Amino acid sequence: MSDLKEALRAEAFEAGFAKMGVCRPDAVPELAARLSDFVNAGYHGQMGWMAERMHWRGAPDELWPEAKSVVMLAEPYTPEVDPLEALKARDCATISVYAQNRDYHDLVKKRLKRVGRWLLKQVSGEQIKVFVDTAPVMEKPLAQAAGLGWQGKHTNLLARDLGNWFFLGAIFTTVELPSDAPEQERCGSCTACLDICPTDAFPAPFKLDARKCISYLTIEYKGPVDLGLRAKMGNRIYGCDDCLAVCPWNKFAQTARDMRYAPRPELQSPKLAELAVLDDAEFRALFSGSPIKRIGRDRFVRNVLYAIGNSGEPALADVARGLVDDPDAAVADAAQWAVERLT
Ligand code: B12
Ligand code: SF4
Ligand code: SF4
Repeated sequence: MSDLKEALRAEAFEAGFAKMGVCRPDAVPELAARLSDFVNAGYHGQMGWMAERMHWRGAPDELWPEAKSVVMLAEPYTPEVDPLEALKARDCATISVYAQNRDYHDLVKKRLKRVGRWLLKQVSGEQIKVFVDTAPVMEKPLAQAAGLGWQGKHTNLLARDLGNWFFLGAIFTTVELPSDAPEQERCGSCTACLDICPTDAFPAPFKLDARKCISYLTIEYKGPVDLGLRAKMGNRIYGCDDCLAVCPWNKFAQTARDMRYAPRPELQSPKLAELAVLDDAEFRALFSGSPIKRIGRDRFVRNVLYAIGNSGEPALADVARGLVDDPDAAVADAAQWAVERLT
């Protein structure tokens, strides 16, 4: 089986993944307790799906009892420029690096299926299931158990040979493959990610209160954002990269292999004034094939208006004024807030 595993690794590289590791589905016995600590503290906020399917999330061996191995894969999307630079242009938006082009869910899933199909051809009567993000699978702890890297103090997975700019994907399979040794935590005394967080979203190292995280607020959170937090969002209108961008291990990051992650020029630092006036059809057209499409025009424009309110540019007040009677209550509220901040 170790020959099969090495051949699988070669196939995964061929498909475009940069790293592969294997663990057993029950490799992280502390998972359920850690997840329930997170949910009991309320850190998941409006992400009710996390609490609903907690049992499976905390026990991957019960999600699909026939599975014998979990193959974890990493796909880099490393930016070529410092993502923190875009924060300085206050009349423009900052869109998280991972969302400046194609939706990674589609790209990673296709690659996982290709690798999975290859595996099934080598063995008869076996099965696979592929996961990226949407299933009740906790990908980061499983990836650490499979030796891909470790969960840093910012809670994301990072690796000595990859930095932290990579997506994760999982193939669960009934095939019994030899496990890799788990990776150890190597953050040491560094606290760069904790220190830079604009909203102080880490109650402790290795723990995130998602309710305060700008990624959650811009992508997941419905309704008007708390006043104290929206003022700290700056011009980040979709996701946030600050804690990833400062990690010193990024000096070992690998170039993104798939050009479809390279930023679309019009999404690198788009003008807030142009984004705020997008109607539903224009929003869908601009973000076709992008993960941003998932949040819909209303939440997107709400985020743009917070950025306008934070811009310090009185010239943008008229743009916000044009949206104070928007049919969406959160958009109207954001527009009113922005007008008051700028006049
Ligand atoms: C929900 C979710 C979010 C939420 C919550 C994030 C979070 N940290 O939980 C929000 C919307 C905020 C979010 C944001 C982002 N996300 Co997200 N997200 C997910 C998702 C769907 C589930 C994560 C989860 O289970 N969270 C629940 C908590 C309990 O789990 P946890 O973070 O692993 O928490 C652990 C620690 O707290 C630890 N712990 C507790 N105490 C202690 C003590 C010690 C000593 C130690 C070592 C650990 C420890 O135990 C917990 C369980 O293992 C995953 C995909 C997936 N299915 O896994 C993607 C995923 C984690 N996200 C991803 C990305 C890229 C992001 C962003 C960078 C996007 C962006 N630029 O805006 C940000 C990063 C923000 C951040 N600092 O985490 C990638 C991360 C890839 C990687 N290299 O790690 C994933 C894996 C998606 C993917 N398939 O690639 N995300
Ligand atoms: S993504 Fe941004 S807001 Fe969220 S924890 Fe990291 S630095 Fe803080
Ligand atoms: S910035 Fe420092 S503390 Fe944070 S994940 Fe990277 S090495 Fe760990």
